Amino acid sequence: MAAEDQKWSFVVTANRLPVRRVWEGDTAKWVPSPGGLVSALRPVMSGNPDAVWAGWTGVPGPGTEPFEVDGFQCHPVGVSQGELQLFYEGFSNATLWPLFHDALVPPEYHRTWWDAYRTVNQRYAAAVANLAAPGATVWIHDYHLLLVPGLLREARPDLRIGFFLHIPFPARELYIRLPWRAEIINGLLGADLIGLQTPLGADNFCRAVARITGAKTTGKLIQHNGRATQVGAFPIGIDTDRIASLAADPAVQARATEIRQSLGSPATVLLGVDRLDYTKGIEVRLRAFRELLAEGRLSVDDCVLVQIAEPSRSQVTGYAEVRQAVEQLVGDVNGNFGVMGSPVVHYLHQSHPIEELVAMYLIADVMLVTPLRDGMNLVAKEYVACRPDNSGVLVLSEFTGAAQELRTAELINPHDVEGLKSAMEAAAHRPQAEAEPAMRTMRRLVRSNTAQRWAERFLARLEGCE
Ligand code: GDG
Repeated sequence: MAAEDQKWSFVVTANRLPVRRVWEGDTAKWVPSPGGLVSALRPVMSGNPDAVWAGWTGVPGPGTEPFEVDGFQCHPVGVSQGELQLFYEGFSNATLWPLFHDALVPPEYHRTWWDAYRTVNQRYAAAVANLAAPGATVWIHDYHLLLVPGLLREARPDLRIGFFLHIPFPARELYIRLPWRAEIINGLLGADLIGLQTPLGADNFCRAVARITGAKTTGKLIQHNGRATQVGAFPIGIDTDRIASLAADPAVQARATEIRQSLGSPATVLLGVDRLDYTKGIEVRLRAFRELLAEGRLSVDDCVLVQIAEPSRSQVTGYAEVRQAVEQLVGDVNGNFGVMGSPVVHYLHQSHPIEELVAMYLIADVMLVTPLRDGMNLVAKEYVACRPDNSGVLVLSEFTGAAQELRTAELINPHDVEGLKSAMEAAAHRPQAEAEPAMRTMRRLVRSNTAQRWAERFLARLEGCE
């Protein structure tokens, strides 16, 4: 059968395909993307002759021929350079992303962005409609594709459709600011099952649905237009085995020792690892650190802060500003407290291989995860997976999805700078024996709710939908 005529009984779609392009000299090749979603779906997709993934390659232009990488069947959907600006940088990342993260920067509403968003969502829905076998199961991911469930339901009423939102669903009072609030709710209600990261996200969604459509909701079941949609919390996990085996790898451990030495073998290493995003609360932790040094509650003689800030969305409103603010703070702390040859904050605005991140997790006595809002936050879970001796303290914002599960972390409110300072100070001075029970509890959780388990739970519930 020609590839374009082939039909699949399991179709996944997300903005991006599970691959990225790397160059070897002049030759480009595709390799699997790192990250939780790809690992979560590997067991159900890789090598499965009935499963296909539809999405964008990351290279602007028309869709190209289907291809296979690491057992994943990939079906490219084209996104042009212009659409990238309007659909991706615009509506997805400058309207939906800030609105769904508590409007931490003002969301922008532009009709041209919305038009492009609708057009691109129609293209994804058409691609999936064309790939899906009769009665197939489709799993749609994230805020770039909120209209796809409804568009697909119209074209293919026979399909079983699941949708998972990786970011928070905001409070109803915020959501209803969106000029296209009804179109988006109706788009989502095309799904049989809608998964959110937390019970709060699920509640917020149901409340928005009730207000906008007047639909009847009984618990987490929504009846609308003669159809039923189930809503549930499915907290995502990490590929715990992979992270734990990297943490046990002698080469990674040797690298960890080397990094600690290069930092001057301080008694306490505090670490932050984030995409450089205004939601992640990087400035908040730097300000708290600066005050702790100024007040003599932490000392440059025994403390070092390492902040990895992976470059992200530099073309989108708000990102250049957060970079500038972070870099100014780093400069300020180092200018005031550093000594010749040993800065007190080590700031790297670079992308790192996962091995390098794991080496950093291994040397971090205190992990700082201080977002103002975050759907889950996988970094918190990765850190926990890298602490087999139960050492280390996780300082974790209450406004992350992870805080709903990792209840024994040092939970903080990132808006309360005094509270954050006290938590950081206590974490830096906590004896290992005292820190162990909390870490042990968190490790049990991270081991049991893995990314693979998350996918199984979601798909089992989807299969059970009437
Ligand atoms: C969204 C939601 C939700 C970081 N720097 C580098 C790098 N990373 C990896 C980390 C981690 C991942 O990126 C970041 O995941 P997060 O969950 O922390 O955050 P988002 O990117 O905002 O993800 C979030 C997630 O979706 C899943 O549903 O948890 O709430 O916002 O895995 O290790 N990876 C590499 N180099 C880096 O420099 N290779």
